[in-house]
Amino acid sequence: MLNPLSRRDAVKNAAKIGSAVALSNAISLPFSATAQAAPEKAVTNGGEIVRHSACLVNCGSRCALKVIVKDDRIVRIEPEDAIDDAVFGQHQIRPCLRGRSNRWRVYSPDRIKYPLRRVGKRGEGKFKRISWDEATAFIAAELKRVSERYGREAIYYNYQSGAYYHTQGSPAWKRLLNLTGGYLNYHNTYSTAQISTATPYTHGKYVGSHFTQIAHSDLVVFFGMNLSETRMSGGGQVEELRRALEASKARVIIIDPRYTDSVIAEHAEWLPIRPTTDAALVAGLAHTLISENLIDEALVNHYCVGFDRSTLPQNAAPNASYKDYVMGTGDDGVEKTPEWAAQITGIPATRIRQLAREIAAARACYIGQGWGPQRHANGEQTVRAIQTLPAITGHFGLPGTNNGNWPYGTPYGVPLLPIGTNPVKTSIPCYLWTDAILNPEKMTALTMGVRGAEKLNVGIKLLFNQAGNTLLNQHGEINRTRKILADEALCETIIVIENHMTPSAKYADLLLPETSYLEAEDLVDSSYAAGSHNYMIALQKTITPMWEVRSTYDICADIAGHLGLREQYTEGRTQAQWAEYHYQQVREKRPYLPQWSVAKNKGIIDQQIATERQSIAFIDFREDAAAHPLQTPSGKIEIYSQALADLARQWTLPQGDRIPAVPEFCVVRESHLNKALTAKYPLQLSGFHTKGHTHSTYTNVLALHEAVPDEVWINPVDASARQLSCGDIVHVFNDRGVVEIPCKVTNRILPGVVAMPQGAWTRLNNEGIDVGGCINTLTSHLPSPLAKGNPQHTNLVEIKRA
Ligand SMILES: Nc1nc2c(c(=O)[nH]1)N[C@H]1C(S)=C(S)[C@@H](COP(=O)(O)OP(=O)(O)OC[C@H]3O[C@@H](n4cnc5c(=O)[nH]c(N)nc54)[C@H](O)[C@@H]3O)O[C@H]1N2
Ligand SMILES: Nc1nc2c(c(=O)[nH]1)N[C@H]1C(S)=C(S)[C@@H](COP(=O)(O)OP(=O)(O)OC[C@H]3O[C@@H](n4cnc5c(=O)[nH]c(N)nc54)[C@H](O)[C@@H]3O)O[C@H]1N2
Ligand code: SF4
Ligand SMILES: [Mo]
Repeated sequence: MLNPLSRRDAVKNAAKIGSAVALSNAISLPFSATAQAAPEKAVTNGGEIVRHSACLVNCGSRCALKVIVKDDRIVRIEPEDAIDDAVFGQHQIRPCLRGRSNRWRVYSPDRIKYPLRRVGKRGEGKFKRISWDEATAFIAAELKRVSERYGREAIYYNYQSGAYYHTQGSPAWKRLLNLTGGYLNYHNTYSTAQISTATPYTHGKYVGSHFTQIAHSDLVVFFGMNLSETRMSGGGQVEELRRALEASKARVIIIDPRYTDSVIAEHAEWLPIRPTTDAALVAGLAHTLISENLIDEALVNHYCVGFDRSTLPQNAAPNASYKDYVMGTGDDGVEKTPEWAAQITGIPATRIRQLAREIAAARACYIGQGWGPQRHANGEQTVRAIQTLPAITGHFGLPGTNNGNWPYGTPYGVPLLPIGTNPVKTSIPCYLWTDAILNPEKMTALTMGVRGAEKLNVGIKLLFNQAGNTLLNQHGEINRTRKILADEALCETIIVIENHMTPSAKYADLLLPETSYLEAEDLVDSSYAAGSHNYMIALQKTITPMWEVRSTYDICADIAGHLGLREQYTEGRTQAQWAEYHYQQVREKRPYLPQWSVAKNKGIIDQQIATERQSIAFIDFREDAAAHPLQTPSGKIEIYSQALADLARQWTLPQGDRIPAVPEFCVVRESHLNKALTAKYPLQLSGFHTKGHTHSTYTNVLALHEAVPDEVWINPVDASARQLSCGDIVHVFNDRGVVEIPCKVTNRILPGVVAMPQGAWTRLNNEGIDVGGCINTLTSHLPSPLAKGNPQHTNLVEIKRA
């Protein structure tokens, strides 16, 4: 658990003594900073009340919101007051433009107001109002019918990330489904499928150094990391990064096909790279490092397996090492010179040589990757290659360094509603749910990444989709998904629980309205991207829930009631009582916390900061690799993975897919290197996460659209070849569909590459063109080789004027 230590003091100590050893000796100092938010009180303007809530969307941050209410209407949303702490001094867990726009989400004309039953064809969006009793009785009956007819494996709870509640939402549904007999599980996420699956092979466990370490770095190298847009909270990682850079003045290099907001904000050098080619860049860097004797081979061989032949496992071919791959003595016989890498990546060979020398010469280089580089058809290889770079340059386990990953935050530790145990053990990769509807017989452990069983016994027949839009909008190849969902003989019943009439909601057979965050009561954690900072927030119902919207805790309790299980479901507690119960559990560990009656009106109740040692990935391993082995089979960093070599032999892979044991660069079908396909579709299209919305949440807030329009970025070279000017409406197309969207002609993107924000709501016109501008009309549903994850950034397209 957390050791409440002042970072500023630990940093000072470390700087003075200048070693990791000093950090290990840092003494815990008392640290406690409770938020200033006052209990509910009437404020100045006649009858205005201050209430406290939070933005529970999945951007990785968690901002508290001060909600100003008058006559049960939200009139304004403000940031909570500044907090003082020993690390940052005065700072604010400042919400971004999206959080501040929440009033428009709550009062949106798209709100679903009542329980609805489908009347038209599936997907048509025609519904009739029914009562809550009819709705909950219907679900209870469906649970019974489908389990009797097909078994519990036919029930699926779809991936979702719209609202990270603790006592309603996803844990409430999972608790109900477990209590009534279980459901088909999924593994992976749409966020991190490739990195979370590949990393254990190299590192054993996914960890990374907090950005606060950059206070000790002299060089920072980021691959596709765009914190200025993706981690925007004043209580989150972008704030930590800026403060750390202020302290160290480290030079920053950002490798990305786009000149991102982060390049601007961090005064970085931009190295534009072709999407999917980072592993080739790393091989080119390794070539210079090896040829110019810039690698401490004894050190690398002490900590790593398979860099050179001397540390290869017994079963490996003698020339299977990474060094053999790089120097051309491996199976492909190709030397990975900087010139070779330049052809693939688009980065000049001289710059690749220089970069290798700069990393080797740095005192403390922080190397990290965002999740964009891995959301590709060869993402697992990209991840492992980037992780190899700190390993072979010795920049890991020391102050100011990282291991190549993006760091999760340390959780504060607020419990979730207990979900119980799922009697069904079978699990599918979350990206393959459409295949589990369409071709369950093809879903096996050796072909499609099924876990917990050799194969699926039955397809998905009853699907729950709560606070998610991956039912249509956020999943690959929308036109294919539309057909699968429209066929009622495949998935027989679709239940959607939403705030708004989204593209996914229109495919519901039963559509239920949930409260928005601002109408809900909960006790929540600081989420996963708060960095070294963590805190706990109490949400109040800032207004009376409108129309007939309800909490999913109450909805699930009613469904349990229809099945005679209400008592088992609630254990005699209301949702508010569960929040209080969780608070008492936290308070047992943190006795300094105030009484619940005080805490529940405070908004941000408490905040803590991770210790310096907790912030350095692999610190123990670096100090003593034998005493603190990694969780890989060898206990070391596995540049060569025997486990992957074995798995590649056992699995049946689709033609063209490979799972190499070392981080080789693998060419993907949809890239600039496929000359057959680029003749038809010459542009590489990558998605990105825009500050204008969080996925598809907030996309229907018009004020945000004005501030940050959805446009496809195209380089002037490619635009002039197509006679396009900035603002022209274009068609972006491939064999999977056509998207209509304005273009932004800009030098901020590499020629040959185009980029589009993900999350726009799909909307087809009469000709089948997606005039909503959703990138997933163009993306593929085919998964990546190892994770069977979403390669939604890997696409070839052509663009023409609409
Ligand atoms: N504003 C906002 N914030 C968000 C979200 C949002 O939708 N909006 N979503 C949240 C969620 S759920 C997640 S998972 C994270 C996502 O965080 P990320 O996955 O890191 O975000 P992306 O924008 O997909 O990718 C980051 C960068 O990688 C670049 N990139 C793409 N392909 C490559 C490549 O092959 N090589 C290299 N070097 N760079 C590449 C992109 O251009 C982009 O600038 O963000 C979270 N934060
Ligand atoms: N092409 C492409 N596709 C992508 C990505 C990409 O980079 N490129 N990124 C992927 C990633 S990383 C992710 S995480 C997924 C995200 O995909 P999703 O997890 O589906 O996230 P959202 O699109 O934000 O949809 C969340 C839904 O929850 C609803 N919601 C919000 N609050 C509440 C609430 O309190 N109750 C209920 N019931 N509903 C609520 C919102 O209205 C919204 O419709 O998308 C993935 N799809
Ligand atoms: S979207 Fe993220 S950064 Fe913005 S207010 Fe919500 S939690 Fe904070
Ligand atoms: Mo995500």
